[in-house]
Amino acid sequence: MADERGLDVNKAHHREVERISLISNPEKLRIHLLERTEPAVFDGAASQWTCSQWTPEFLASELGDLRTRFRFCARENNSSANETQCKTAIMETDCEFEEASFGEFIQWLNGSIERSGRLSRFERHNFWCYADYKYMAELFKDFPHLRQSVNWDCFGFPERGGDESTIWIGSAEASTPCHIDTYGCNLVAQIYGNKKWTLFPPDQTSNLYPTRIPYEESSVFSQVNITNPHLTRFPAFASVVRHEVILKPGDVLFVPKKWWHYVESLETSISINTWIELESDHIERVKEAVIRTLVCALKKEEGASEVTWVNPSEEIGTHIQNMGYLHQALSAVKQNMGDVDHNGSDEESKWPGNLDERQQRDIDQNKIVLLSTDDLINCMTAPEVITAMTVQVLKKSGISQTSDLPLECVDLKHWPSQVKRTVQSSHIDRPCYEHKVSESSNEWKNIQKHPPCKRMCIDKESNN
Ligand SMILES: O=C(O)CCC(=O)C(=O)O
Repeated sequence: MADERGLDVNKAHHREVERISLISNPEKLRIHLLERTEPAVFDGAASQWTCSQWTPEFLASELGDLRTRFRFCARENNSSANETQCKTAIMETDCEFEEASFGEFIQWLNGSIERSGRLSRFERHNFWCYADYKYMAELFKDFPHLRQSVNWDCFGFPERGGDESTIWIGSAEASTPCHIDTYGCNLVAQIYGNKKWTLFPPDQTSNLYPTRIPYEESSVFSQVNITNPHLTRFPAFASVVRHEVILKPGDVLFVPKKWWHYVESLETSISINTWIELESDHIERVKEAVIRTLVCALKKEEGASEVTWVNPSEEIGTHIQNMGYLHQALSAVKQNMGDVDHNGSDEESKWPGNLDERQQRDIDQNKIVLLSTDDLINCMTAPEVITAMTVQVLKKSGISQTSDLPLECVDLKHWPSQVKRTVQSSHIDRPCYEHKVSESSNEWKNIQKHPPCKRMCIDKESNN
């Protein structure tokens, strides 16, 4: 439930984001931010930036006929919003897209539908609209003065400006689904209008029901519709701990690594952010490359249309390309560890891409072992991975609640005690399976090959 300011009123689960003043020593602030694990708002820290004067109308007049893609979504109280939208999060795959100029966008915002070109197909009162996630280096390619209006110097990042920033321009209610960015931490400057950020600490992940569908590199989405949660389907969300803040123009929000966030414009809004790389990103890129190969292989094999599982801003390539990403991520880790000589460029840390000359040379010189698909399969099917996955699969299927598990087929050693107990109590008196429980260790032992499970049985003795 929300109060009149739009903030959550369940005090037990609600924290306000700390507001702090900008300190005068940027180098010190940089170090502080790179280590900080709680969000913070720097009150009015961007209010003197040149871009703090920007309005949607100003941008429209500067950009002239420049066209970009806008994202449209049915407002939740719109009768044409379908029922599933209210039950699960509204993802970008639920949205529609249209290209237009910013001038046409302003006309649409102001209700001059007839002058809004192709945007006129979206009824003003039934939709919100978002020009989101626009790299300023691309959108403002021919407008250097706009790119030069942004500088993160006062936070200790003088090397970051408009070329390293992203701009988000939306109508009231335009929102970004709740997600984590797996790379880096984030600084967000609110330029125009008010915007509400709802943040959840990394330890709230299980209350947010993470999913990698729709797939986007580095984005883990929550299945929960944050503003209209389906608590029967997502009961743990009821106890989620949230941090909320309304950003006003000039405020700068710091979002620490792996904090979940759901973001909604309270009125027409412009914001600009920069994602700051962290040391841990090297390993995160390896994880992301592994996830990419897995998700792509399974979804392609399933034959699902890409529009249903690939986030609209993501591009999907071939398996060979995915293996190239994996190799690239691994070589960046190696390089970061100082294992591989290179000529000083940081090209390998860029993403995506395939093998470049230097990477090929590293492979040729045996400095890096390029994984094959078989290697990757062997990593993915390592017993501990399969056990962990089996636990997840059983949980997902609700089987840990039932009494009919083919116990011999799974290694209980690493199972959560609650699942282990359910499994044990459901099998202890079943005569058709030859087994016994060790009283002392509480582990299953002496698993016999029983015909129904013959092919998949594992020898429990060896695990004790
Ligand atoms: O402003 C938004 O709508 C989303 C911003 C976001 O997700 C981010 O900066 O990581």
